[in-house]
Amino acid sequence: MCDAATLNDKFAIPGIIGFTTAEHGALVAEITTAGGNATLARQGAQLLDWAPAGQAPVVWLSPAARFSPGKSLRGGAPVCWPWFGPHSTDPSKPSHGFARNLNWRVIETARVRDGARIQMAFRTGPEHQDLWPHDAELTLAVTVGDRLGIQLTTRNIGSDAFALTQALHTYFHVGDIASARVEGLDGKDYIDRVNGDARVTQRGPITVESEVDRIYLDCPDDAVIVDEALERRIRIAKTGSHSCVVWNPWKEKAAKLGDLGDDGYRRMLCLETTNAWEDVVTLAPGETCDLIAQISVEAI
Ligand code: TA6
Repeated sequence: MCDAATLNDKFAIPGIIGFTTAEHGALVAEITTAGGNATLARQGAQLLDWAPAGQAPVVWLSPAARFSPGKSLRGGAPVCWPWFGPHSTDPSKPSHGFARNLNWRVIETARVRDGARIQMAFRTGPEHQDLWPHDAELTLAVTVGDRLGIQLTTRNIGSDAFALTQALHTYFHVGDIASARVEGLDGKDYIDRVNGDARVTQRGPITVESEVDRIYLDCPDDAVIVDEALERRIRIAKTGSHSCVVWNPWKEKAAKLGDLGDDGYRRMLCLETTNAWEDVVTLAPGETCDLIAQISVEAI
C-alpha cells in the first residue's frame, strides 16, 4: 500500500515536499518553494495547481473538483496518453487515453537550483493490453519555482514500433475570460472541433465569447495568454510539440460537465501542449520522446 506515510518516509523533503490526502480525497504531493507552490496528485501524475509566490494561481483547479478513483480531477494539467481526445476507432475506450486515470509511482524528489522537482513513473503492463497493446515506460517530471516545468517522457520498451498522440492538458486561471486573449497563433490553421472539424486559419489573437475547442497545427513556438483582469501574461514555451489545443467549454457545456463550479468557465482557459491530430509521434523500440511545457508569468 503506497500511502502518504510511506511516501513521506521515502521521498519527503522537510519544508519543501510532503505527501498528504487532500480535502477532495486525492493523495497528493505538496511542493513549497520560495518561488512558488504546487500540488501533484499520484493518480495520473496530475499537476493540480501552481501559484508563483505572491500571485493568484496560474494553473487552475475547479472549485467543484471532486476526486474519484479512475477519473481525473477537473483542472490542473491532466496527462492525456497514449491518445488525445476520443479513441480513433473504439468509442468504448476512455477519452484522452488511460494514463491520467491510474496511479503512478513516485520515483524522485529533489531540491534544484530554481526550486524543487518531483518525478513520477508509469509502465504499461498486461492489464493495459486490451486498451493499448504496446510496452512503454512514462516519466513525468515537474519542476516548481517562480516558473513551472512539466516534462512527459515516453520510452518504447517493447519490440514493436508504436504511434501516439498526447497532451499536457493544462487549465490556466484567468481573472475573467471576457478580458483574456491568446497571442502567438495568428496565421496558424486550426481544426474547429465545434464546427464539424473544419480547417480554419486564425486571424489575430484568440478571444472567447462561446465554446471554443480548437486544435492548432504547425505551431512549435510560444503561446501567451494575456489576462487584462489579473494584469499578467502567461507564457507557454514548449519542446516536442507542433500542435496545441485551445478550449473553453462556455456556459452550456460547463453546466453539462457539472464540475467546473458556478461560472468556473469564466475563470479558466485550457491551452494544451500537445501532439494531436496530424502531429503524431512514432517511436521505434528503444526510442524516447519528450513533451515539455515551460510556463512563466510576466506583469503587463
Ligand atoms: O482538449 C479539449 C477536449 O478534448 C474537449 O473536447 C473536452 O472534452 C475536454 O478536452 C475535456 O475532456 P475531459 O475528458 O477531461 O472532460
